[in-house]
Amino acid sequence: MVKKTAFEGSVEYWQVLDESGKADKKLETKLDDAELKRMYGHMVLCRLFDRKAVSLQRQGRMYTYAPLEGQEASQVGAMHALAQEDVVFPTYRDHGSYLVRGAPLENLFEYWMGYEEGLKMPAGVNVFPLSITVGNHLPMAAGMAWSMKLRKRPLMSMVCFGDGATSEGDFHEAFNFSSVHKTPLVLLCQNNHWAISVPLKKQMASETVAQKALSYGAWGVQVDGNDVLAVYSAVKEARRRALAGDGPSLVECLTYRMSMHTTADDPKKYRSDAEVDEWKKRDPLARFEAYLASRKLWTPQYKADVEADATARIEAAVKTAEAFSAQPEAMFDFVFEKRPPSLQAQRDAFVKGE
Ligand SMILES: Cc1ncc(C[n+]2csc(CCOP(=O)(O)OP(=O)(O)O)c2C)c(N)n1
Ligand SMILES: [Mg+2]
Repeated sequence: MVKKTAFEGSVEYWQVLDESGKADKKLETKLDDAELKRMYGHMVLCRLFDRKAVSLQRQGRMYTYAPLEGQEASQVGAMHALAQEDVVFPTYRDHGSYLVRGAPLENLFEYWMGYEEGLKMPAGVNVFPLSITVGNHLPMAAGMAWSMKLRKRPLMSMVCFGDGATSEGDFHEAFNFSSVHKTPLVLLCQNNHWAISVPLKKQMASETVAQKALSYGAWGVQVDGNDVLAVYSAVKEARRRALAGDGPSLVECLTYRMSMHTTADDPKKYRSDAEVDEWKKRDPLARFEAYLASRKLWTPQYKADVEADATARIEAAVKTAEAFSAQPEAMFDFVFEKRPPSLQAQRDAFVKGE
């Protein structure tokens, strides 16, 4: 008798733009020119924001910062596939996600300059305060998705995290709960191949992150995370499933952290220049530019104009952030809607200078 396996499954790998920016005609995303240009504008904004932040830190004008360079397509592609009312739970590296959702640039600079107030978002941005703690925002995002289901809202919750976070219990608990209750959660893993100095091979024994979805009875897909159109398509499909009541999905974006873990890290201590050079060839911005040029939407002059516009916005935001006046007593705010008496007493003592 032939022994049947109890379970069979596989995950797909999606790529729309190859490394030279040529589109696979069968998979090419139907986006109009204006939307493609908006995506490009956001990717440029991400990169220039990031470089400015690193520069400010190096000048002693900002504290420790986690650069996103290399991950622009994963963040921008994913956010463009969401509705503005969907809710996003980011990490410390998801500045791009904040920017696409409409977070004021000065808020992000203020936060990284040490002011918690920076994370207080205007209404409608719908992004939770970023999680520095690896993985602990996954159960929160699962709770949000559950509440959306219970309240019958046609919305979804997205949680962004890295490859390292998949080793945390929180990842598995959130995923299991969400698939049992079929909640509209999309798990966006930016697999940038490193968790500080721990390489992917030492992080997990499975071949892909995406296949972990199968053990939760969910849909999982691995995409080229440096291909903004592939990420967009995958998240659109995950969102469609979420709203159709099919439960959570896992989108693994294969990408690379081109820079250091944070400005307190020196990646040369643990990874080779050759590896970084390999990934330079897959730069998400250059690839998208080549695609846009093939559609007659991009010229070097257009790039210069988009960059000039982003730079002006960034410089204005830095000025605003540097003029921000600190309110140290704010450290007692924002956790509780109504301060408990013990915290109130501490705040009173602090204000009196006791
Ligand atoms: C619970 C917890 N453990 C450890 C840390 C220290 N830490 C900060 S970032 C990080 C690596 C996370 O790697 P990954 O999830 O791949 O995200 P990436 O930084 O690559 O974007 C670790 C271990 C932390 N912040 N929280
Ligand atoms: Mg990582």
